[in-house]
Amino acid sequence: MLTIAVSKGRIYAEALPLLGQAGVVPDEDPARSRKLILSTQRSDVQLLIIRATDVPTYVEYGAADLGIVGKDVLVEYGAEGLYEPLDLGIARCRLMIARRQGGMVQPARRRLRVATKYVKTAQRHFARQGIQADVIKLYGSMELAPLVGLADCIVDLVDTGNTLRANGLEPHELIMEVSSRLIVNKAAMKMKHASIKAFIRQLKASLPNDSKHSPKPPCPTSTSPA
Ligand code: PRT
Ligand code: MG
Repeated sequence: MLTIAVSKGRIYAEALPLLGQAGVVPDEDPARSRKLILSTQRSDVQLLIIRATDVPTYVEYGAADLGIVGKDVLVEYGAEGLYEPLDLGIARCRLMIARRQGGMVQPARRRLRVATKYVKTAQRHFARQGIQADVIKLYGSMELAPLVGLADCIVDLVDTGNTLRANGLEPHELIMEVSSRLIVNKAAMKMKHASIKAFIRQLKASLPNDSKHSPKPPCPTSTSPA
């Protein structure tokens, strides 16, 4: 049995056609069903429906053999225990620093305050630039923080930019381009080598040509299987 962890919402919606190419068609719609384990038309494949941020955890500990997860989540999680064999090219967006329209007032008497749910990624980014920043962890609605003086800027995902604009914010700097990745548990890659390889091959065949390259190595989580 192959167990694949995926979050519902936008990643699920965009992954569904790719999974379908590998014959993985869920028996139920997770938006309607309350089930967390979905059987599929392939008797040897099941899906776990979990929060996006939990996908690397399930895969690293082997509760799922494979997972589909945003690069944003993967970099923040920092899993050395995972293979990342495919960039699926779906759920694309950018991780950005955003500030109030008209500019970020660099505070004179204190360190820069940054609100985000990507604490480690933000800390790493500002440290690399030699900027001393206090990173404040939030769990949602990051856009509010600069408006009420909680933070000078935010680090968050941007797609159309509509959410920023609606809240009087603007993109300031790109941290990274984000797309969803296929991740694989390292032990499963050995134990279930043939079926996982076949699954990767099927997914790869259904990707548009520009997505078919493996992700570039410099990112901290991308270790490719030997
Ligand atoms: O929503 P929930 O709290 O359950 O979990 P989640 O937010 O982690 O999951 P979900 O489904 O919202 O996002 C899962 C993944 O989708 C992320 O980890 C990204 O890899 C990817 N993704 C792609 C996005 C976006 N695009 C995106 N635009 N995730 C979130 N957004 C949000 C963003 O945070 C901001 O609030 O959309 C808003 C910005 O969109 P624009 O179009 O207004 O710029
Ligand atoms: Mg969300």
